[in-house]
Amino acid sequence: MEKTFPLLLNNAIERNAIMKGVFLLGLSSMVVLGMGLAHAAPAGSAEPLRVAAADAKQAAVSGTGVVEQVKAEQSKIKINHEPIPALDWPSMSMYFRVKDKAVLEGIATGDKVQFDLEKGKTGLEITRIEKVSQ
Ligand SMILES: [Cu+2]
Repeated sequence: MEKTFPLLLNNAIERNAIMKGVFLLGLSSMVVLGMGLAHAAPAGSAEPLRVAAADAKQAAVSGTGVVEQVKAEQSKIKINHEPIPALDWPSMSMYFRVKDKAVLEGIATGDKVQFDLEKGKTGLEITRIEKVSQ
């Protein structure tokens, strides 16, 4: 979120300090609201947004979805997940990093899964995955 401030100061239309404050607050809210949708962006640009989302929501959250790809050697899994209200995320297909490769054991493409997300070093990471009945 800090990154929006210098950018905004450069472009500031309103020089009045009070108005600037109001504008900043408004923009911050829009960024927060936008994060949920924006995290679906291509891999490179999505990472900082996911970190920001994790900052906003510290606690572990759960999601469900269908596994589309397992990249165990890269500690990644692609899941078409259902909406995650706790993060304001709509349903989408996306890659997740797993905290430990071991959580991917026994998980395969096509499995319906329930998973927990927690904030890790690089953003939200899956800490637990379990197959659930279809
Ligand atoms: Cu998502």
